[in-house]
Amino acid sequence: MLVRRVLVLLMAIAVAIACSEKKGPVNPPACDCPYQGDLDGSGVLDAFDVIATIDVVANGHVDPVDPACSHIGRADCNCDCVADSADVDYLIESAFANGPRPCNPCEAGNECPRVQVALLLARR
Ligand SMILES: [Ca+2]
Repeated sequence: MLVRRVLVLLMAIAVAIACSEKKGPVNPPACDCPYQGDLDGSGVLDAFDVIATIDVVANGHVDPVDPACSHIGRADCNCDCVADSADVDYLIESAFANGPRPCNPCEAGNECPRVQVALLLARR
């Protein structure tokens, strides 16, 4: 009886070790863009984001990207793959005039760059 209990205990330990070995580092999400339009990452769309977007569009400042959202910069509020004056207008509407929130770059159809996709389709 004692031998049986020891065997059951050893099997439980072996299963516990096997299960713990299967746990590895958690994979980051494939696409996660929590700060689209929120260039300073404050969690709020405000004048600081508008100023930062103008700096990206007009003054050549670096457009920040989220780690799991490297295909698009935060300043591209309408997900057309370009940071331009339309994004400044879009962000002002979002922040101050109850306009729609900046786009979700993780949604289908918002992939960037789209030019390459269009070229690939044109080659077919
Ligand atoms: Ca844009």
